[in-house]
Amino acid sequence: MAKSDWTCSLSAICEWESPDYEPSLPVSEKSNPLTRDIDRASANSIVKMLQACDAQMFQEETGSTYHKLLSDQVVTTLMEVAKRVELVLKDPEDSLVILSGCGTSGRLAFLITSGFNRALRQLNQSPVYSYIIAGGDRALLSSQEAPEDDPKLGMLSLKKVCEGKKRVLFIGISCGLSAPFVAGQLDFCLQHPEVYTPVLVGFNPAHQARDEPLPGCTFTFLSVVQRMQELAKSHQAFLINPAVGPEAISGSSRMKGGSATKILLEVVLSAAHAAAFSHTPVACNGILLHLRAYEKTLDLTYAQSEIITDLVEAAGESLRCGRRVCYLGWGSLALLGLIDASECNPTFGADFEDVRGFVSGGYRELNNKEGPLTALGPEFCIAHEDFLHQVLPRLTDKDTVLLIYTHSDDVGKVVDLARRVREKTANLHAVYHQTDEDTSAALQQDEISRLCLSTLKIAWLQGASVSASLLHMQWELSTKLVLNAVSTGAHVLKGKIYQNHMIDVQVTNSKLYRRATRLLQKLSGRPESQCEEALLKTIYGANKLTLDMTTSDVITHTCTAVTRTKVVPLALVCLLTGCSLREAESHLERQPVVREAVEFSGSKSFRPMCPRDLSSFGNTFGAEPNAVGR
Ligand code: F1P
Repeated sequence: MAKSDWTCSLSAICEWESPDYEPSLPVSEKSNPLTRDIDRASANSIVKMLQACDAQMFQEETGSTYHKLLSDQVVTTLMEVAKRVELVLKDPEDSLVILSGCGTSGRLAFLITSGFNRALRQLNQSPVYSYIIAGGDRALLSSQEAPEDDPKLGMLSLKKVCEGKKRVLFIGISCGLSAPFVAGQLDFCLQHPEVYTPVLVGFNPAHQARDEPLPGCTFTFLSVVQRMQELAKSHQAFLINPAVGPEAISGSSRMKGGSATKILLEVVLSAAHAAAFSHTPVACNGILLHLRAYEKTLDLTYAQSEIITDLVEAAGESLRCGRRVCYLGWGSLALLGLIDASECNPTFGADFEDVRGFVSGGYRELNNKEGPLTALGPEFCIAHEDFLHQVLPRLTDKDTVLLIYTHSDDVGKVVDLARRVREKTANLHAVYHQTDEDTSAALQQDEISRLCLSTLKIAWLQGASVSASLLHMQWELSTKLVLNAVSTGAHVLKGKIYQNHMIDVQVTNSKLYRRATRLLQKLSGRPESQCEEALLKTIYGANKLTLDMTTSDVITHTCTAVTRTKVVPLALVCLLTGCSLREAESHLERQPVVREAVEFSGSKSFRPMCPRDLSSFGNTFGAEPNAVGR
């Protein structure tokens, strides 16, 4: 990595592993030392920081307390689970493999099961994979965080999918080992071992699983994990939980958490398919080779960091001036666009119009369980035709459009769409993958490059050792990395991040409620009880809390918070200035930059945290970013 304006030392890479580093937080919630100053970084440095964070996924085990992706223990468990999947593939009657999760984890469950069911159909085998996402199919495209808190809903949705099945391999995904929805499902599996074998995928060590009581339950996520650990000794349950390091934006598990989920589950399912259909028994070497292929995917992708930087700058500029970013994709790469776009609302408080994804073929291509969802509203209109009708007429040069495709898609159609977009905006870019040997669409590709302001072309070697399916999975991961960088980088440039925290976090489920309280503690330096009180006052819009409010449970708080905006910023202004909620609202209305809202109130009680913190506060709430470091 070039060490220009940003230095990435080995100690910074490993700092998070020290027992003294944010000891009360699980890995998935820690802040990454590599991105402490991401809010003041240039686009180029942002991309380099993201590259370094992603590289942590493949960091070797250093004898620390953490197992890593490439650890023997992890590879062995991957092999064991692959063998269980192989058994189902060889005898699929009355059997299922279920992938389930909330938010990004559920979206990736959908992406992965779709891909592997497609592979089965190509082999004339019946599909054995099914997905569950908390909140149902609408959660594939929008944030539905309340159902994540419901263990019973998780259990019931699992029961429903498995009706009449005699053998179920259940793979629950919760990056933070925290989602009650998944805990409920795992508990149900543990109670019915004659049918269910539970597998848990997440990115914290077992002892860091969440230990918060779940309403109406006798178990917590941690107690479920402990029961699974016991059963794992006799191979009746499996835990796949390497640490991949803290996220670039604290807690944003859509990034590395999502990538590592995709990597691990594809490795498992690919090994099982090779064993069941290609006479290649599950073996350590094959698993390691596949993992290394993903590591190379990171290298190949970030080798294009200059063009990724251009994309981040273009998208950041669009968001800064209140315009939009559109992903126009083909095939499963388009699905990664839909996923990335849908995450911008819960992660950055973005409007659905800010970053939108569209897929060629719309719901026909998506092939989700519940079918077309367009009746649910404009944010569920995902076909290219919807883009042509709803968005294209209003496009200007200030909007950024990305075409996302591979050489195996209908490149003629890409040219057609590129021409139409180009009539409205010159701010058109292409992200495409091709194998080094394929030149079939060279002329069309030349035309697309002429129409586009920048072209991120990633060329892949297709030797005998790389199957077409592996190549496709690499393209998907590569696309995910690029789009995560574009949307994260653009929101950082827009000024949505403070240090490496998203302050205006939506307090829409219990995990996010706890995160918001912690953030207030960190930024105000006040005790937890005072921070929670300030948070509740903003959630309930009250200057004095009633007994009803203080005795309600977290779920009631989060259901109320859904209807409120700027909950955490308001609570922070109240905490720092001692002003009333009304006053905080009017300060923030007049001055959306919280630091200035605080100073404007003229409070004597306001004590700056430290000069650097204060200077980066300036770009936290959508104001023009300050010039430092840009
Ligand atoms: C699930 C999840 C995340 C989302 C947000 C809320 O997390 O929906 O995907 O980004 O943080 O929680 P997990 O159960 O996979 O940890």
